[in-house]
Amino acid sequence: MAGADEEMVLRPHSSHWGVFSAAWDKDRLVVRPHPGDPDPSPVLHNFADALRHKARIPRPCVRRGWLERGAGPDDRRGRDEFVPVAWDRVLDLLTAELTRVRDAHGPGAVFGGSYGWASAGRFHHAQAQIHRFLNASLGGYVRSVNSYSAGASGVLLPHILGPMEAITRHNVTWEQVAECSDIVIAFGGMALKNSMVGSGGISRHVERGAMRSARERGCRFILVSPLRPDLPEEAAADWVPLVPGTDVALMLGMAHTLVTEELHDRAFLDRYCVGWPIFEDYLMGRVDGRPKDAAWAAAIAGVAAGDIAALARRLAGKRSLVVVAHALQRAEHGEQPVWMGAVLAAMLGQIGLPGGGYHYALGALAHTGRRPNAVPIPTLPQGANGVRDFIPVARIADMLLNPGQPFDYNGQRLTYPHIRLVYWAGGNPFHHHQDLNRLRRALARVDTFVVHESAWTATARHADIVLPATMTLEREDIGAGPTDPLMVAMHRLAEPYGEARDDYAIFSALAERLGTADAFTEGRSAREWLRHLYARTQAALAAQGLPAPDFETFWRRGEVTLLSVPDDGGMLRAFRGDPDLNKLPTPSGRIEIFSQTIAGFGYADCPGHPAWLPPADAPTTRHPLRLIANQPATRLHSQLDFGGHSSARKHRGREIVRIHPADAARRGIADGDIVRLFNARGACLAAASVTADIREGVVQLPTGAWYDPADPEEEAPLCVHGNPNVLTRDVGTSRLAQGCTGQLTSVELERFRGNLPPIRAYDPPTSARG
Ligand code: PGD
Repeated sequence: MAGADEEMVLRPHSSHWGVFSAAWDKDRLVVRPHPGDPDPSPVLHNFADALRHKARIPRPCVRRGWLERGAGPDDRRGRDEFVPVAWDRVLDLLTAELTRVRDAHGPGAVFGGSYGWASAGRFHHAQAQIHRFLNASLGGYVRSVNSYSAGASGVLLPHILGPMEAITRHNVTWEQVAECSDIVIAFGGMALKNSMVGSGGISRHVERGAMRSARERGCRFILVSPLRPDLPEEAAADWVPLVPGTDVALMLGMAHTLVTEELHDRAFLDRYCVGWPIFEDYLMGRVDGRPKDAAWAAAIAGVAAGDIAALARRLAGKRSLVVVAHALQRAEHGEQPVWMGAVLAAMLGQIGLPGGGYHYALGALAHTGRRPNAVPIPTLPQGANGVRDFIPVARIADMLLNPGQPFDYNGQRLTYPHIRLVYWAGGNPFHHHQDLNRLRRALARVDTFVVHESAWTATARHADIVLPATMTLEREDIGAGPTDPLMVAMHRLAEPYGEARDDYAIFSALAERLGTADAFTEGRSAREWLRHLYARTQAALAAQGLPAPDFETFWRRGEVTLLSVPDDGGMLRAFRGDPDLNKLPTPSGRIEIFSQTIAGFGYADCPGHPAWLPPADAPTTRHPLRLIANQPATRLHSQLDFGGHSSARKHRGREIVRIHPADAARRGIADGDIVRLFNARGACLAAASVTADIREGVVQLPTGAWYDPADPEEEAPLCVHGNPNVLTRDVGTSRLAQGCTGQLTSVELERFRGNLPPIRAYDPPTSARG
C-alpha cells in the first residue's frame, strides 16, 4: 500500500479543522493530515464523500412562487418547488431585484450580515466576498456585529478587562499550562471537539498533549460541567457535574468561602481591581440579607456545600487557572459566568502569572492558548459600508419580525431596520439560529432571500434564489489563522461540481451587470488576488529578516512558516508587572469587578457586578429536562453533515441524544431507542445513548444535524433528524449584549413509537434534481 501512496500526488489544502493534503486514488479522494500535526481531527474524513454527494447543488435554482409571482413576502418559503434556471438568466433576475430594492428602498433595506464560518481560505472567504460586493455594488448593507460563538463575552469583556482578542489569543498558553499551572478549574470544560477547530486552519492540535504533560507533572484539573467528556481522559479531571447554567451560583459559593476563610488575595484586589467592596457587600448578603455561601450555592447548583467549599480551598494559594468556556455565555444571562470567572480569578490573585489567573475560552477553539502571529495574514478588504444600521448577530428574526421597533444593546437604544432583501453566503442560519419555526416565520416576511451554497442546506431550501457555490476543494486559496504558525497554499483538488461557481465569480458577474466590476474585482483574477494578498505577508516576513519565499515558491512548497509573538502573557502579564504604566483598556484602567458604565445602563438583566440571576427558561413539570445543545464532535457546526465520518456516527440516520440511565429508565427508554424531544416551540427525533457521563436531569443533543421537517406544510413540523434548534429559545442573553442563548433550554423526551420517517435532508428538493 505504501507504494500506491507514493504514486499519488498529494496536494496541500486546509480546513478549519486541520491542514491536510489529498490525492486521488482512482476515483477515491485520499486525505492525509499534515505530518506535523500530533493529534489530527477525524473530521477530516468528512471530505472524501462530500464532493459528489447528492446533497450538492448542481445548478442555479429559483423558487417557483418567486419566479412566477415576483418578489414579496411569502410563507411558501421552505415549502415551494424550485425551478432550475440558466446562469445568465438568474444573474439578470438577481441584478434586477438588487437594483429595485436599492433604488426603491436604499441599501439599508438589504441585510448582508450573512453570519457563518464558510471555509478556511482567506480569499474565497464568503463573508469578506459578500460584504465587499454589497459595499462596492450597492453602497452598503445592514450588518451584524459580534458572533454566535461569543455574543455575550465579546461585549462584556471590553468593559471589565479588555478586548476579547487580548484575553483569548494572547494570554496563558498551552505551554504555560503544561509547565506552570498547579490546578486548572474549567467551567464548561475544554473539550477537544471544540479545540480541534480554528477558523482559517490549524496545523497542530496541541491541547491533548499539553493536558497530558501538565497532568504528568502533577497539575490537577477540575471539570465543572454536566457532561464528563468536556475534558479529555488525559486530564484525569475531578468531575463536578453541576446543574446546567448555575456556574455563577457555584462560583459565588466558592468566593464566599474564600472571604470567610480569608483565603482571598486582598492585596491583589486593592491594587489591580475596582469595585471589590460593592461586590463584597452583595456576596456577603449585606445588600439583600442573603449571603451567597456554599449552602446557598449548593441548593442552586446541585453540588454539595462541602464540595463547593473544598473547591475554593483547593484553588487558594496555588498557581491556579480559572477557565470559562464559550458555551457558558451562550445562555440566558451569559455575561455573568464570564464576569464572575474573572472575579474569582482576581480573588485568587494569580492573574498575569505564567499558567495562572484567568483565561476565558481556553480550549474553546484552536485559536486560544497559542501565540498570535506577529505578521499579518491575508484578508480581503471589504471596502466602506454606507449604511449605519446593524444588529447584534443573533437578533435576526427579531429584526425581520419587528421592523421599526426599538431594542437595547450595550447602552444604546437602536431601531430595527425594515429589510426587504436578505443575502447570505457562507453560513447556515437554519443551523445556527434558535427557534427555527420562528426563523421560518421571520424569513417569510422579506421580499427576496438569496443564498449561495454548495449543498442543499435548509437555508438554501428556504431561499428564493439559490446559487451553487464551489466548495473549498474545488478552488485555490490561502489558508491562515491568527494564531497558527503555518500559512498554507490550498491547491485545487477537484473540478467544480455541476455548474457551481466560486462566490468571487458570482459576485464579479453581478458587479459586471451592476456596472461596479472595477471596484469589486480591481481587475484581478482569483489567482492574481492570491498573489496580491500573499505579498503583504511576504513583505512583513522579509522585514523581520525571515524566510519570505516568492509566491511561486510558496505555492510549490505548499506552506510558509509565520512569525509568532513571544510567550509573554500579553496584556494581563504587563498589567500585573506595572498597573500604572500598563493600564487595562477599561474605564478605570483596572479589572472592573464593579462597572460604573454597565451599572449606568440600568439593565436589570445585567447589573453593575456579576450576580446570580435565575433563568426565565427554567425546567417545568411539563418540560423537566435541561437540554444542552452544544457543538458536535463529528463535524464543524453543520458543515459536511452528510460526510462519511458524521453520518457513520448517527444511529438509524438520527443524531444521538445522551441521557442519564435514571432518566431513561423513568421513561422506559433503552440505549438505541428513537426518542422524541419536545417543548412549546417544537419537536425533533434523535437516537438515545444511555450514559452515566451526564448529570441526571440533563440531556445533550449536539447541533449540526440538518433540519429535516417531516411535513414542511406544518407550522411547527417535527424535525425527524435531530436539530436541537427547533427547541431552543430565540432571546438575547441580556439587554447588554443580546447574544445567542442556544446552549440551554428545557424539554421533555419520550420514546417514539410511530413508524420512523425517512431522512430527506440531503435529497435535492422537488424539481431541482438532475
Ligand atoms: P456552518 O455549518 O459552519 O454554521 O453557524 P454557521 O452558520 O457558521 O455553516 C457554514 C455554511 O457555509 C455551510 O452550510 C457550508 O456549506 C457553507 N459554505 C462553506 N464554504 C462556503 C463557500 O465558500 N461559499 C459559500 N457560499 N458557502 C460556503 C455556526 C454557529 O452556530 C456558531 S459559530 C456557534 S458557536 C453557535 N453554536 C450553537 C450552539 O452551541 N448551540 C445552538 N443551539 N446553536 C448554535 N448556533 C451557532
